[in-house]
Amino acid sequence: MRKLIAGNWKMHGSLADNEALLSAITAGLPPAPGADVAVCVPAPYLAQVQALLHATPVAWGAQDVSAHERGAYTGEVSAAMLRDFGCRYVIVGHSERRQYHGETDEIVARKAQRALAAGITPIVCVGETEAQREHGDTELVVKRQLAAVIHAVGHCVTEIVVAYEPVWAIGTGRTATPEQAQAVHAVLRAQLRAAAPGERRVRILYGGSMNAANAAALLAQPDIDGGLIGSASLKAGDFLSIIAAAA
Ligand code: 3PY
Repeated sequence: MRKLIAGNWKMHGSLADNEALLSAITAGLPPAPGADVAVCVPAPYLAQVQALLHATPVAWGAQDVSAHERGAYTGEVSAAMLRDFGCRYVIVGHSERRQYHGETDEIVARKAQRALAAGITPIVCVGETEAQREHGDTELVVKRQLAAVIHAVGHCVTEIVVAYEPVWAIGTGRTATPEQAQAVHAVLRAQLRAAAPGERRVRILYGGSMNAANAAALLAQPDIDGGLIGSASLKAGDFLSIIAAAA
């Protein structure tokens, strides 16, 4: 199966920086890259990114979506609005949103539902904190987070992408070893298979300080189907190296 390399720009970028970054990425990509590529950008830049990328192999998406369909929810952006700007993906449940914006498993599950209903693939993030890992709760935590989404979306679970992002490896420069990551991916794979037996393989990305130096070893693991890339997605050379490692 083709791997997916998705950049998570977080709250970075400007009209000028985005244009420079995306033109360097698209210039450096082979015409038919050996992996699927996407960038998930801050919502105000979706129109710019759509204009710059619509004729390229790079897809785009957002970093969050409202759990509501429409209405009096000041500041929220609906899945239908993301669809209007051609988003193929939306990240839901990133640990920064769970941590700083109080997103519960149920809210994340509703966001995934909204995305699917609008024809957008949710990239559902799960991951344990350092304390949870130390207490031996990693499996329990990621399975609980994924179970909420499986429960909400039912048979549509085959349409999602999962990203395992250990919280202790986010923005810290620390990365799970390939073996640590693979062990959790195998747990998630089994859970997905049990939820949708015989269905096609759901992509499980690794996220959390994946970079040009560690990507190849992580992507070589049997259950790692790509990467959700933080700061390394803001440097064209690094992002291109990761894409090459996935091809
Ligand atoms: C990171 O690499 O820090 C991420 O959070 C990717 O989503």
